[in-house]
Amino acid sequence: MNVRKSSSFFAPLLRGRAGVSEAFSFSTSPFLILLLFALSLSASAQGLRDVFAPDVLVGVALNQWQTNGQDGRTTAIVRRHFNCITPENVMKSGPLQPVEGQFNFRQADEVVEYAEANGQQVIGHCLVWHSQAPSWFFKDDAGKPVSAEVLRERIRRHITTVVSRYRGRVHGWDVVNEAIEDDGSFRRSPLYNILGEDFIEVAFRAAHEADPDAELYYNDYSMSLPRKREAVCRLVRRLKERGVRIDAVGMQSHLSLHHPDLREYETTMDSLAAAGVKVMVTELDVSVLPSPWGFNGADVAQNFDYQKAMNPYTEGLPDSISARFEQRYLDLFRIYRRHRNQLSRITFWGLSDAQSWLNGFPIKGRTDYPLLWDRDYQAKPVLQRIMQLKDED
Ligand code: 9MR
Repeated sequence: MNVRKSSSFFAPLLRGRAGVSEAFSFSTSPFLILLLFALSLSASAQGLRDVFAPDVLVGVALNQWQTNGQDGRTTAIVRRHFNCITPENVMKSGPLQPVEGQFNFRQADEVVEYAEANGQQVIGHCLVWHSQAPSWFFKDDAGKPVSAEVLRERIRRHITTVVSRYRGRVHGWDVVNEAIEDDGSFRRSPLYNILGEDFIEVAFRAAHEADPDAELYYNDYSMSLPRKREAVCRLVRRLKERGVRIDAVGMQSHLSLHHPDLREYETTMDSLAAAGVKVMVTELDVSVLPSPWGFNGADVAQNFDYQKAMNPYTEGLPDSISARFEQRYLDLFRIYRRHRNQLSRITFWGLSDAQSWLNGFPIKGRTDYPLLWDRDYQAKPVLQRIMQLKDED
């Protein structure tokens, strides 16, 4: 049964008494009607989250303007369609501990309060990442790299302070973000250069000690690349062999109309599940814009033709591109439905196109359309089609 069928069936009743006699006697079978109505509601998706409830969370990343109450349009959508939120930036180590030992929790507190007021779980993003870390984190007073011992203590202190503060209120943490390169080697970040791969275990252990009930995740992009996939699976197995808690791996899923090949994407889900963790889609968006990495021989900053070619849809999306965008999301959500036993969460990296980081990356000032709500916070038609996938079973 789907929403459209059930609402047309009950339309005469909802319109008033004239319709009642045309359908059947309301007075003689109110319980039957209520029962049918309740069944129709429970079978159909009322919001995006119902497409996967109860086993897979469906979430959205929000920025600080959305969680501090200044953006009123967000809340109604969040309450209907999602059951968990990820702060897009305010729980990163830079904003949380800008100066050593001085924590600033105001915006992170706001997120947790907003989530609790609106029936949402919170996903903490992210405890250890080479990027958006405060500049002092890896250096001593003279600007030289700190010793392994000092860095280990800084990681522990940051994690213990942050995770303890939100103990019992954050469902799960991205403990380590983006530690592996696309070729499968460890990223030569200051974390790795000073501590080797041990920094990962140090971080997971500190997070588990600070909140033994919180789920713990490793999170990375380009997870469809075979060498990266294999390296992440090796990391998962090694952590598990060493008795370290890791519940799931996040496939960020910053996708485009062409990349990646969805067969590789599915293979990664199967491989992670076989390594013994749940799979999460943590930062989903689908860019419709051309990629500069596939474009030859122009200076991004100078060349006007290049700029125009790279930002072709400032006046709106042509129908042909909208159709491909829609198909891409339907293909993805059919994959998620098929793999739902392996999945524990699907999170979009932003609510409306107006908010998406892709308008500023990898080229500033473009107009991208990667999400399910447009710049005016109107739902795109594909949202209904995704919700109807529940009826395909
Ligand atoms: O969307 C985030 C953007 O607002 C920040 O400027 C950027 C800073 O690095 O981080 C973006 O989010 C990233 C996420 O934290 C980790 N995975 C990649 C995301 C997009 O860059």
